[in-house]
Amino acid sequence: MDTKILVIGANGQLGSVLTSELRNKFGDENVIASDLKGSEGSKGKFEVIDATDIHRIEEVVTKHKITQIYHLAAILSAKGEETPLSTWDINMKTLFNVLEVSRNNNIDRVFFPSSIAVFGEGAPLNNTPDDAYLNPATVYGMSKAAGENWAQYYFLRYGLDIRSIRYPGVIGYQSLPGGGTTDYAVDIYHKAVLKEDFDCFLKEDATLPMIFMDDAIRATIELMEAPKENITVRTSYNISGISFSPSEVVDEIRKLYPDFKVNYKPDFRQEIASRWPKSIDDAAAKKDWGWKSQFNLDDITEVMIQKLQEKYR
Ligand code: AKB
Repeated sequence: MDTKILVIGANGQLGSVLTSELRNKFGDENVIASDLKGSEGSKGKFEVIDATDIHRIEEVVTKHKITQIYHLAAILSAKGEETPLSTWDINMKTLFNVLEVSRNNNIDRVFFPSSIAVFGEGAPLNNTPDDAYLNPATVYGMSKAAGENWAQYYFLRYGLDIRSIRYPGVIGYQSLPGGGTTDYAVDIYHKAVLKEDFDCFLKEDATLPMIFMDDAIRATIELMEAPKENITVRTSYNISGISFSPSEVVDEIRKLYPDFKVNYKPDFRQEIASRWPKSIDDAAAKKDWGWKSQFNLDDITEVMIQKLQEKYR
């Protein structure tokens, strides 16, 4: 049977780039993008889906004879703290809907993104291992930790081939993040290129795990293409890219923009960041599906600045 992919949350930071990469790989006609509303300038097949509506997901799955679902819609860590109960409802309801539609329609493969937000007090801060204690302190992190267990449950109980990655902060020039604690690491490049001052909501030494968009997309596709028998982790895989603090990225940017000015104004997001790992051990991803990141901070800064200079020219 031909692969027919549905991306839920296709307008988001990761979703927009992943959708175009999947279209390059599988052909425009085989990848259906979906989100709460259409995005301007998006080409290719698109369906409006509110993923809290199970009937609408099922309708689109049936209409397009979908065989794989990437479920990327979620409210992120910082935004989620504004409305904790509805964040829980939305993140869990949309996941349950995808799990049930997948089980009832014999979907071959499902992707569910988790996050470093699943970790908290009790997990080692450096080189946090795959099987570290999960003690999230945000609603987003709680929904991802619960989601990982539900993913494994659907695999064990129903044989659903659902796969997952715990993303670090994702840095890309193509799209803007929305509502995360790691968002500063994208915004800072935009401000530098626009020659504006940057107000940083984290402390200058708040080191967090990050990953370049190209690496994040490649990891996702490599995991989804790995032979089923290689997948030994059915909760979620740690993946590591690089780790840096705001002051380290500022130093890199100042090599090109020596006058770049940053004001540190830590807010509640610093509290969230302080409980997250500083670096990640991704031993299982390396062993099971050969994961290896390619971009360090130098590479990321070079590409981000070059692409954003083109964008704002
Ligand atoms: C966030 O900051 O909430 C996300 C994440 C690390 O999952 N970027």
